[in-house]
Order: sequence, then C-alpha cells, then structure tokens
Amino acid sequence: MPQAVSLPTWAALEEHYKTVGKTFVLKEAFAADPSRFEKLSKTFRNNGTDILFDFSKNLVTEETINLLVKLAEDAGVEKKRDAMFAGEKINFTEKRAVYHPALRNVSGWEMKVDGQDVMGGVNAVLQHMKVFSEQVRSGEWKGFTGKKLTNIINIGIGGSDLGPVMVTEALKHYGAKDMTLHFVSNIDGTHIAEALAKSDPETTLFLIASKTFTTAETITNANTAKSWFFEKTGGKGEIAKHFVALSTNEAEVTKFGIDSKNMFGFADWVGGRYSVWSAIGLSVVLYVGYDNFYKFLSGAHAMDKHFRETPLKDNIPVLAGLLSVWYSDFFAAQTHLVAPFDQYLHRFPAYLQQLFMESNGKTITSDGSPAKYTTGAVIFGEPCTNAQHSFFQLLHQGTKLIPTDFILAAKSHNPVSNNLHHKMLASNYFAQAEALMIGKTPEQVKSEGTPDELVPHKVFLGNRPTTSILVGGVIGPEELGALIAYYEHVTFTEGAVWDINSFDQWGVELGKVLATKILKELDEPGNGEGHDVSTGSLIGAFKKFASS
Ligand code: G6Q
Repeated sequence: MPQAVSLPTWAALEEHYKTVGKTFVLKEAFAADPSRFEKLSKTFRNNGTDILFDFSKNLVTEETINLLVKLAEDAGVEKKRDAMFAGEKINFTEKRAVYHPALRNVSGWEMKVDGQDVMGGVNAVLQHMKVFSEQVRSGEWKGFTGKKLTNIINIGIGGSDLGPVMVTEALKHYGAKDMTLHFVSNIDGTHIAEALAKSDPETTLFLIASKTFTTAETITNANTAKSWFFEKTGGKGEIAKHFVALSTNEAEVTKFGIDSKNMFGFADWVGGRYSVWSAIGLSVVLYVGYDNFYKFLSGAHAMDKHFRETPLKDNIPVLAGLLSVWYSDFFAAQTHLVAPFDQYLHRFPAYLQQLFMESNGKTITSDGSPAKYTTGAVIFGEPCTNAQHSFFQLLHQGTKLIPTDFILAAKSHNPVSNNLHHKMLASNYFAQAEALMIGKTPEQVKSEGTPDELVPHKVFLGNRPTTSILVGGVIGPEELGALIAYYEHVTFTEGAVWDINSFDQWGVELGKVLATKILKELDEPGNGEGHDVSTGSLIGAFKKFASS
C-alpha cells in the first residue's frame, strides 16, 4: 500500500484544509445549518444501552467527511479490517494474527488462524475462568488454612496490568464487597511491599499475569511474593491454592512452581494491550463475577460487529479515527485529550495512553520507509470535573489545538443528594464543549464592563473541537466493553490510514536491554565507564550515594 500522502485524496484534503478547514468557524456552521447535529452525530445501538457519539462539534464540513472517508477507502482500511477479522497475520513484523475480537465473539462467528478454529480454545479458557471464579467467590476454593480467599493481588505490567486495573475500577459498582484488589506492576519495591503489608497469606490469592512469563518486573515481583508467602506461612503455605498464572508460556509457569492446571492460557495472537478480554482479565471475573464479565465481552462484540459490518461513512470508530488523522496531519495537532465525566473511569485515560501510543507511536510504514506525515498523537486525560480545575486553562486559552473527547453516562450509579451531583456533572459536560466551541469575543467581554487592559485576557477564541460521547444509561459492563472496543477500532483506523503496524512495540526494547546491562554494572567495580559522560557520571554518583 503506498503511503497515504501519495494518494490523490491526500492532496485533495490538503487543498480542502487550505480553503475550508483553516478558516472554518464551528459556531457559524451551526448557525448556517440547523441539521448539523443530526447529520454529524451517530448512535451506537446495542441490546443494552445506546451510546450517542456527537461529532458535530468538530472542524469539519460534509465535504471534509466525504474526503476523509474516501481517504480511508483509498488507504485500504476496509481491506485491512477484513484481514484482521479473517485471522490474517496483519502484525507483519511479528508475523502474528491480531485476533482479540475472537475473545469476545459471543455470537459464534467462525474465527480461524492458519485454518484452525480458535473458538474451542477461547471458550474452554472462559469456562475455566467461570468455574474458578465461582469457586473463589463462593468460598468453595479455600486457602491452605481453610479460609475463603478475599484478597487478590494481580502481579503484571503494561498490558497485563492497565486493562485489569482500569476495568475493575470502572466496574467497582458491580464488584464483590468482601474482596480487596491490589495491582502490583512497578519494579519499585514499594509497590509490592505496600500490597503485601496489607495482606494476610491465609486469604490471599496471587494472579501472576504475564503473556511471556519472562517480563523482568513481573517475575521479580512474583518471586518476592512467593518468598513472602513461604516466609509468612512458615513453609506451610501451598502454592497450588494461592498462586495462579495467566500466561501463554506453560514451561515458564511450571518452572516458577505453578501447576499447569492452575494456569489460564491464551494465544500469541492476543497483543498485551488488547488482552483484558482474555485470561488476563481473571481479576475482573473474580471481582465482578462471570455474568458481568460476559456482558463486558458482549458489549465489545457488539462494537466489533458495528465496526466490521457498517459502511465507512457511518462507521463510528472509523469516523473518529479519520478525525484524528485530519487533526494530526492537516491541523498539526500533537495531542488528544480524553476526559471522562465519570469518577469510575479515572484510569481510562491511562489505559488509552497505552492503547494509542504503543499502537500508533510508530514512524516506519509497511514497506519499511519512514512515514512522511505525523502519526500517533500524545494522549492524555483525567476525569472531569477535576481536570477543569487543573489544565483546562490551556484548552480554552492556550496556543495549541487539542481535539478532545468528553464521555458522560446519562445515569449515575450513585445518584446521591437527589441526583444533584450527577446533574452538576452533566451540566459541566455540556458547558465545557459549548464553551470550547463558542468562546467569548472582545465585544462580549467589554459589554460586561471589563476594563480595557483586561479585555484581551478574558477573550476566548473558541472553535476548539470536541467529540461528545453520551451513554444512554449507566456505564455498566456492556457499555464499558463497547467503549473500549470503540477506542481499539479508532486506533486501528488511524494505523490503517498511516500504513503502520499498530500491533508491535519494538520501541520498548532498547531501554530494557540497556537496563539489564546496567543492572549488572551496579554490582561490579567501576563507576559507569563505557557510557556517555552523562549516563556514566549518573551511575557513578548513584553508586557513591547508595553506598554512603
Ligand atoms: C502490550 C505490550 C506490553 C506488555 C507488557 C507485559 O501490548 O506488549 O505492555 O503487555 O510488557 O508483558 P507480559 O504480559 O509478557 O509480561
């Protein structure tokens, strides 16, 4: 596939940006076309709750959308999407299929990799997760002294941590009230030490979550946990009752001391950052129960179905991905903000950071040449209304264009004070998108009696683009599943247009290799020789400080 920049539609979009995009004024577009909302918003319909995606507050005309959709067609987005669902090895640098949709294939699509059905394996692991979680939740599965296990410590990092943390937080409302969860990821000993300090070995279940079972942080934390367990139980603790593994690597799991019958497996076609739907989601199942986990999978599957079957021009994640290309490559936007108006979603932006930035933070295109355009945006976010009192100043009056997504559920799980809190939350959700769009002119500022010298400081240029996502009810397991799958497919669409591999992560390797080398040097004589002067001097200073 040629780079998108060499497609005729790209040139047409450049021209369109110069003549329309650059000078486009959102509030004028609304004034000129009362049906703009109707034309540019889409509803995702599911068995559960509808989700409304309002794209109308973006810097686009119908012509922009038509051109972007044409770009997607010319860049082969449909072909690439179909190749993913057909189990082709679209992760071409690792020669792997990208098949996480199979993990949530609740309607029984035929799904094969290398001509082999994968659903038998997927469903067997799901069944294992169901049985095990029911045993733990009911207390039938007992610890070595006969007690129920109510303290879960998930040890994993990156994709084996961020999904489970985010989802268990997002679904806290559905969580077992007698269960405490800890997620230990960082190699910083503080992380495991703090979790163990709050834990009783008799009631603790460790989930060692690692696709490869060789990740330095996870294996070191898991070994520390194992030593703590033996020490605290005077050697009487039974690993088989207190440790399970979520992994693809049976040999390493067994070597660690976990029986393979206590291993929940998955295949290499599940990428780490796409793995919360797999055995890696066991903490979620334990916490919210299998039925809720199944609903979570169903919501994602409904979004897969929409993404797979809907024509590009009406395809919600495709449209969002194309908007992101529009802002990144034509407006030179460098960032993208996701602000959920939902406290339960407080880890959602962190999750999306990995999803987008590890997937699309790439320079090299499919033929090995560097992209001639900007790729993945820097994603950031915090829940609102907190973020409004923190960094929203820059959104409203800074010099940068920051396309923004706002997310709100129409109903709260906690309608306290007669739902006053939720109405205040909702009013801020509407107000922020409106304020970012309409801004405030010098005339308006003056008419409020503002002294002349303060007028420029109080002006808001407006015309800041936002996408408002409104969930029709509460954000329950199904809605959350759909929202995550939506963002996965937005990422897919961007990567398909940019012709990069959204599914590898070679960029994380170099630092790991150097860290392994330096770790040895910290125990050897010498003061950082063989490194550049800055790194060497820092290593030398660390050794001196640490030994004094
Ligand atoms: C995600 C990445 C990465 C991975 C972690 C943990 O897509 O591959 O974040 O999930 O490095 O890897 P393991 O699960 O193999 O320990």
